[in-house]
Amino acid sequence: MPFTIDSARGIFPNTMAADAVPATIARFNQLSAEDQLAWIWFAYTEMGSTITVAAPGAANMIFAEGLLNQVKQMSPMEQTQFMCDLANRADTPECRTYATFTTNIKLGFWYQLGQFMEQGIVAPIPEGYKLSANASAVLQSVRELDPGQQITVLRNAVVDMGYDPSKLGSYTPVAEAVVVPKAVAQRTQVSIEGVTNQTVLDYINNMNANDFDVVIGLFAANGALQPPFQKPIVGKENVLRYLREECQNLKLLPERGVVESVDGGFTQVKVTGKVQTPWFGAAVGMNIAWRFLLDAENKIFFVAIDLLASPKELLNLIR
Ligand code: ECH
Ligand code: GLY
Ligand code: GLY
Ligand code: GLY
Repeated sequence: MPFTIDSARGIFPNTMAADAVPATIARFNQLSAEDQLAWIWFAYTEMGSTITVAAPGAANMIFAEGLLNQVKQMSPMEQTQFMCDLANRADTPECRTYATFTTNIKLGFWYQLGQFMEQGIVAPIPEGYKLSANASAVLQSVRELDPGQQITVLRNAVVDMGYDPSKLGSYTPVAEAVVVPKAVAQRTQVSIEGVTNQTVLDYINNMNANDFDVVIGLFAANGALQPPFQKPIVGKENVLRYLREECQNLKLLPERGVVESVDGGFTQVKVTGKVQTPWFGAAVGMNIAWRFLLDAENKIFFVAIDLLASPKELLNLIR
């Protein structure tokens, strides 16, 4: 085997990822819980003046309803305490419940809390709350990021809240239902300048069709998928669970790429383009690279998805 998952991670080393995202999150994590919540409030409302977030589907909100009802029944002081507990990743029953939610349920939960705050049902961020100097500085740096990077910072802040899921032991994640794959007549076929590899085209087209059973069939048995700023998810079973939980209704818009044969019959392919999330639709096009390593059977041994540092990176196909 000429490659391990670890060595595969280093293909196309000239790819410049948006390191400003983890850097911003690291500074955000240094802030107090009160500051973190107010910071998100300011960042989210500022962003909302130019891009709208889509309301989560009613079907998805059912999963967060129990916890939302609990919050509604709390006194304003308890509500504020609960939100601080989430930011502090405290060990409380409510923070444990939150920890069982998948990303989209967490986002939907906070979307609804934000609405409740505006409606006076949940204690708001105190009017005139003054951010600490550090928090103001972090707010200024997030303003300088592109929209795709801004929504990634916000999403990661929400995902990291609550009790640490890895400390829960075994549990059933609270996830939205898996959608039915798109009907064949409704599917789109992409074309990628410089890339005709069938596995890569099938990957993109079937992701866009929510046909995750076909997508997973493109992977090698021990294949891995590495989301932006995360460690690789290894093995078909784990990758399939991730696809079902985190990858529904994405729109992958690849533009161009490069293909190269490497050791042992392997092929490396880098593709750049845009991705849209159902939360923001066409309003936010994230600049993305896919770095594929295909084995001799043309199965996906490894694919990394990188959020790119700048639009300039879309043209960077250097091997
Ligand atoms: C309020 C104040 C108090 C605290 C909080 C509040 C609420 C905040 C809210 C925030 C909502 C944020 C949202 C962010 C959504 C971000 C979505 C992103 C999606 C990126 C997807 C990508 C997909 C890439 C992939 C590809 C593949 O090929 C393989 C799979 C995968 C204000 C009340 C907290 C409500 C909605 C960034 C990049 C292309 C890797 C998935
Ligand atoms: N070589 C770029 C990355 O690992 O993200
Ligand atoms: N509103 C986008 C979603 O529920 O995924
Ligand atoms: N968590 C995947 C998405 O927001 O689309």
